[in-house]
Amino acid sequence: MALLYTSDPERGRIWRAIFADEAPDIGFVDPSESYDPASIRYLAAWAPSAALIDSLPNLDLLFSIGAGIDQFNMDALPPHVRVVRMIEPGIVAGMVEYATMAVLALHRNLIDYGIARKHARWTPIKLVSAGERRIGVMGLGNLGQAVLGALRPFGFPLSGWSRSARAIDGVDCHAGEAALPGFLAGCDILICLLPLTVETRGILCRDTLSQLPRGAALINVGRGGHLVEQDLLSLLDDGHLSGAVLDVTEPEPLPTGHPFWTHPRILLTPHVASMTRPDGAARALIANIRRFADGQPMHGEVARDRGY
Ligand code: NDP
Ligand code: OXD
Repeated sequence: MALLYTSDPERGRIWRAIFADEAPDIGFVDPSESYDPASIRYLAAWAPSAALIDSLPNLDLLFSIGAGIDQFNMDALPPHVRVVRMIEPGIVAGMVEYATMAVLALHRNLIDYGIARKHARWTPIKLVSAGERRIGVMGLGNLGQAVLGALRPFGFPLSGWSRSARAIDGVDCHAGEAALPGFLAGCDILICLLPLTVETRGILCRDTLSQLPRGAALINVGRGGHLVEQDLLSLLDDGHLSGAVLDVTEPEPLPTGHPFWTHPRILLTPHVASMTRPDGAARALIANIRRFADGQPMHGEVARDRGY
């Protein structure tokens, strides 16, 4: 019984050492060594090829190296294989830092000051208090809830939107498509922390973004596929939106010459909002393998038919 690891070699060295110390009963192999495909029951990967999946006749579990699983080709996966996304403290900590940084940058007008600085203009903007800046989070899962928890102490009015109804202390929660317009109308800063699914692809489009109040701003830390790029650009250019912080694009890397590279009202980062921490990830995986072996529910198991 072994785990096949097919991601970054440096992280792989850390995982291998943790497996050797803490789970010596679970073999750990990577594609650079020879292994018996029939011995592989667990695969840890970002985007495994159909050929690799086909070569593993006894695969039980596919673990994502990251929190998202939209990069998997589910059609190439036999129906019995269970899919598990990564839940580990490092991902949450990174996302909380990034989202807080992005909210504060927008709240304190860093985009405007960046533009003013290029023109050597010293133009103070009147302060808006946190209590007057409404923040809304799309996606109230592991990461959305952690981000809301970190924003609460600043005093921002908080709201959230998810598929099923949620109750979160201090957060005005909305659920389902019918509640989306009411949610959007109350967001001065909108954070997208949705998974990318058939239902959420293109959800940040002219129709939805124009329901935000005039002057609102967007933070997309979900996936590039959530955003209709042209719609964002035209809403920024006509002044309906005041700025956007984008950590994700489609495709990645963003092609040379793409307008997001130079748009004065876009802050762009190369998909770094959070990163899986190797030690936490290896331990999260071992714990899930143990739960699987004991017939217990695994943390982060994905409902394959739902897509997240
Ligand atoms: P979770 O699965 O824990 O939460 C997903 C949330 O989205 C849930 O609240 C869910 O609703 C909601 N949701 C899903 N589909 C819909 C829909 N159709 N309409 C409304 N709400 C919906 O995910 P995580 O919080 O762990 O991660 C979210 C995403 O963040 C990842 O999928 C990934 O794309 C992105 N990410 C980005 C990173 C980066 O570095 N930029 C790093 C890590 C993750 P419900 O509560 O009803 O289930
Ligand atoms: C992830 C990501 O899904 O890095 O973990 O986006």
